[in-house]
Amino acid sequence: MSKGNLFSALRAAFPEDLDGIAVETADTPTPLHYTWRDLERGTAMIANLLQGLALPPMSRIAVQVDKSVEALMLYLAVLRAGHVYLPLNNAYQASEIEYFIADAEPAVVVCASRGFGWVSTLAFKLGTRHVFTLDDDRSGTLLGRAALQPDVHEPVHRRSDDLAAIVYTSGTTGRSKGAMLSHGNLLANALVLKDCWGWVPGDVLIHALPIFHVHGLFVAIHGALLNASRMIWFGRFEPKAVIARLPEASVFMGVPTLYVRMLAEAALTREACRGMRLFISGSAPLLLDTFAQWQQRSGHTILERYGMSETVMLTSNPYSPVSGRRGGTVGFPLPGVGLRVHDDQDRPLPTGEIGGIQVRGPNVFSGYWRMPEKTAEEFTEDGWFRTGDVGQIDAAGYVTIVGRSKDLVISGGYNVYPAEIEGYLNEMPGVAESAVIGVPHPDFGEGVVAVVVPRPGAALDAEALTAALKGRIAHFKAPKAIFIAPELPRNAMGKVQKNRLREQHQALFAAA
Ligand code: MCA
Ligand code: AMP
Repeated sequence: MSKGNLFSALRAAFPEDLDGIAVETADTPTPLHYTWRDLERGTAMIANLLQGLALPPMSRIAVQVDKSVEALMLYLAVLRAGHVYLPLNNAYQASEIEYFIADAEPAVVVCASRGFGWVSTLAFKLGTRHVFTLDDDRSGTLLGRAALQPDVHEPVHRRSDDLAAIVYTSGTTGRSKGAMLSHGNLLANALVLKDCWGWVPGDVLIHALPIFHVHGLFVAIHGALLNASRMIWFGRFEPKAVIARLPEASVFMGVPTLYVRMLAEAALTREACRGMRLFISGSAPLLLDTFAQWQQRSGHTILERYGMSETVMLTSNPYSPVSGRRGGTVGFPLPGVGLRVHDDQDRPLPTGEIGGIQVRGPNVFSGYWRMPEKTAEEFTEDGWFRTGDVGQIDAAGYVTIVGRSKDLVISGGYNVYPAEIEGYLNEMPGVAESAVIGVPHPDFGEGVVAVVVPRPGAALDAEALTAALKGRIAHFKAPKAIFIAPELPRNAMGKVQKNRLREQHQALFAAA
């Protein structure tokens, strides 16, 4: 076994009895039960298929598919074969996908068969050698080809600092950056979380998050696999269905929107949560009100943690004692993680003062794919990564995130970069300029809003702008409201005052 390969570490944690159930699907037409042996054999066959393609070492394998257990196996097989996994949100459209393929130059692209026409055209044009399909009903050319492969495979040797995945996070200038995560980054974080969150034999995880972002792909999956825990696998989050399965589970991980939606269900009771050990929230701020309501309705105290694509998890509220979990905070830096708060000139701030959060640790990425200058900018001279989050550390050591210096909206756990949306809006006929902001939203935490200024003489229609945007970009990025205005508020320097726009539209969704 290759020690540095993350797959080897996950595989070593499989139970001795490979015939036990590793994953059980919850929302397929009929429930499917995958044993540990199925994971072992399935990943071996896909890894053999990849190896048979004789790709250059560390080839990127870009994947835009619907959630399925086979998609999980594909992720594990890419690690196993020593290549680099590149997950892509399945809501992305052609212009978004074109950027990622051009930037990452994947040797292999795997997509849903409904997108094969446009994805393969783009991919072949940009130099990709192989395009396979994979659907969430166990069909597609990837599995067809993998079925012909041997079901044994020796994990490819990898050092712990070798690249395991590239996770794209949108950039403040609108250009997405690929965060390069190594086998060692991912394993170090997974091992720390296994200890910190008190995983015990017999734990069962409800997995209801997408698997194209860090939360669902790394935090949840590595946690369950390292603990040899069974996963109850939801292709998509549906609050009633998840609540119905809580009595069989012990661990749940979600973004705040998932908790808000479950709280809206009468079925969410203490009785439904009686077997649960731990509810974890992250990816976006959990409102104190949600934290308190959850305590009251379920009898459980949500454990909130904080992380980033570039760093995986950074802080966590304590597992024990439960009374140490403080709503509104993200807890303490994880063991091995350094976290400090500095001012704009990189000078340390005293306890309790608000400033930019900087971090370092074995989980912190090595840099952005093919962007050495951007990477250099984001690290301090002494090697700490600037998160772009603004926060404070109190006297007891609790970290609180109070805002972001990066112009970013987090909607339902998905990041939306205003600069990117403004770029698309500004290209539209009749648009002079635009400003995109996030304002409080009862379901998504923040809702995206755009204010658009027409060119002189142009008549703009908000609905038509929304429709045009939805024709080009992932729908979750499209503003939930667009306002047409004669001008944008600016300060004396000519900079758009987004704060004023935020104040103006503060109550927009609350009122709705
Ligand atoms: C879906 N829609 C959204 C969102 N999701 N709009 C705004 N924000 C969203 N998050 C829109 C769709 O575009 C669609 O619009 C309509 O809502 C219905 O889509 P559907 O797919 O049915 O939505 P849903 O199933 O209700 O999805 C909501 C969701 C989902 C379950 C909350 O957004 C979700 O799974 N979020 C979790 C994201 C996540 O895993 N984040 C972790 C990032 P239309 O009708 O116009 O087409 S990792 C991270 O942040 C760091 C590292 C960390 O710390 O974890
Ligand atoms: P991503 O680029 O998707 O990795 O998103 C990372 C960002 O999500 C962080 O930089 C934070 O701004 C935000 N985030 C993650 N967890 C939390 C949390 N518990 N509270 C507040 N913000 C969070």
